[in-house]
Amino acid sequence: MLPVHFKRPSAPSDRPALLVKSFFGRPLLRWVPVVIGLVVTFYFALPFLTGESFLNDAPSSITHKPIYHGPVNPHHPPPIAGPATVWSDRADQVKAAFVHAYAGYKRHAHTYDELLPVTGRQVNNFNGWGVTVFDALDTMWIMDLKDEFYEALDFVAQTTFELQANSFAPFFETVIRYLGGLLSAYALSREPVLLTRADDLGRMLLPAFDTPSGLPNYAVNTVTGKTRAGWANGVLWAEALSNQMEYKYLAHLTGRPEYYNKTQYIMEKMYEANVTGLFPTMWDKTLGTPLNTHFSVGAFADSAHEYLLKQYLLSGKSDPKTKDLYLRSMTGVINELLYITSDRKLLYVTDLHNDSPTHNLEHLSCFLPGLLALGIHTLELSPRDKELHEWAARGIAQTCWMTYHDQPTGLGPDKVSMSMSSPVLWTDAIEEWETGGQIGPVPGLQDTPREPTPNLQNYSRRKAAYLLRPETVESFYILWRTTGEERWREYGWAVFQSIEKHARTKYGYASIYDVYESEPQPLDEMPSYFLAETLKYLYLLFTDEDILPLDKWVFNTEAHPFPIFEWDAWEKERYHILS
Ligand code: DMJ
Repeated sequence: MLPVHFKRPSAPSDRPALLVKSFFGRPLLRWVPVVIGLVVTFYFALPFLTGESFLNDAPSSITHKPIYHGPVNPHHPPPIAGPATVWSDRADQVKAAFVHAYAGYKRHAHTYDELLPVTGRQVNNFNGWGVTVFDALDTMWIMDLKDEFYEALDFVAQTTFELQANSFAPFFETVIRYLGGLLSAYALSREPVLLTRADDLGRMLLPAFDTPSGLPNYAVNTVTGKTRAGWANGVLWAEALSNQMEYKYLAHLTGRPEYYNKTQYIMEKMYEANVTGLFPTMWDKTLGTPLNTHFSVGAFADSAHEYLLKQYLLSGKSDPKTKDLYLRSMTGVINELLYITSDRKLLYVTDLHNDSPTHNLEHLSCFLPGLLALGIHTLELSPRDKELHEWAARGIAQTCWMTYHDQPTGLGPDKVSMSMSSPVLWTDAIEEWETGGQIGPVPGLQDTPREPTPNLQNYSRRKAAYLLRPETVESFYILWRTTGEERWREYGWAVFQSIEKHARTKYGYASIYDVYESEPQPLDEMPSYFLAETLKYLYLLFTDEDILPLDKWVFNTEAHPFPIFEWDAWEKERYHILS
């Protein structure tokens, strides 16, 4: 374990003096504490005067000094307390919801992973290290809940990330929730203990990468380094490609080449695979090559799409090959996975299984509009790509919204089957609309009225639960920030009100068993991502000030924002970064 010092030491107290001579009428030895006090004060005030961080507080295990991110001010002030607007009031309501959820967790489940919000009990489902605390740290900072933040830091400082010999940490979840949470909270607060813990955890998880292909094992024991395969024979694409942001940022902060090399090796496999369009969901652990012909933006694949674009943005657009893969895979998604229903003309994204579309739409896939909007905002796209990406983003976000808006609860089901009655491939519908003189709205972008009758909705339930997931409001947030259109905020507000109405419990917030019931039963679970993602995106959606500009910060897949950086020349040399 590394030493933990996150509280600044107080100045030394006066000691009894041996009085020999005097200076200004004060015995000389009694000046010693004053001088020490001045030196200590100056030392600790220096970072605030110069904008430098506490480099000397860097954990002893870190071989290179952490790097200060010049242009980004991690100590951003809390949102300006201007005149209360309707939106600032709504942001305050989200903050109050977070306080309720976290207070319930702290009171009834602290040190366990998650709160069971119906019974007020607790559960360990992600290593038993208190995942809710780690996942919620940066939300506390962003919401200016500094008391909660510093109290949580005490707990983080004590965490050892140890496991019994027969327990294994799921690599993907541990990286995106714990490591992502630590890194983001460090970027925002600059509290050294957060980087110490991130470095500890990053190192303890490294054996996961020890496979012939470098694609990570499903789980790892953080003490013995033993690994375990998951239920799948291979490696899920989302699990292979959801650690590059965390490990590259960690390499940048610590100067450790192994962090960069391990994660980048996976990218090399992706480049070598020479996939021309869609990336499959399953990969061979030995060869690092595709293993199936199932294509999706939902489960097994979702965050991999994100990390193609986001790792490129995070490192100051330094590895254009990842951007090329992003654009290639998005072209595949647009050409092959987007369909439109025949009656309501709902645009949706589905899976392709052995060349056949399943016509399922998962809640998980509703992050896609936000990702497309981020790409439009940050990349130089050809005019054709730009309009296709923009139409797709708007149309799919609208459908994701309809799956909420249509229901009596105002909450969206986890998975629906879209109507099989003559769905049309979206690109065909676009072609027909364009060759027919572009009459009427772009297919999939018309205003669709609410349809409360299930038979007429053009989709049917497959998984009727609302699991407090973030993807839909995540997309609303990115669309709001990139288009300035107020309607995305209004949709988000409606979702938040439904959460308050149906998901709030005495202890926290609960998933909902069936969104089609007007008096739905709660499920006894409050996933940590509700505090990390859902409430954070809602808060940012309603906050007028742009606290985390999208050209300065990139959110990992668990909504933990990392500051955009550029590799220094020495890093490029050390990590063999060519561009
Ligand atoms: C989150 O843990 C992450 O967003 C992950 O990438 C997939 N989905 C869950 C929440 O739905």
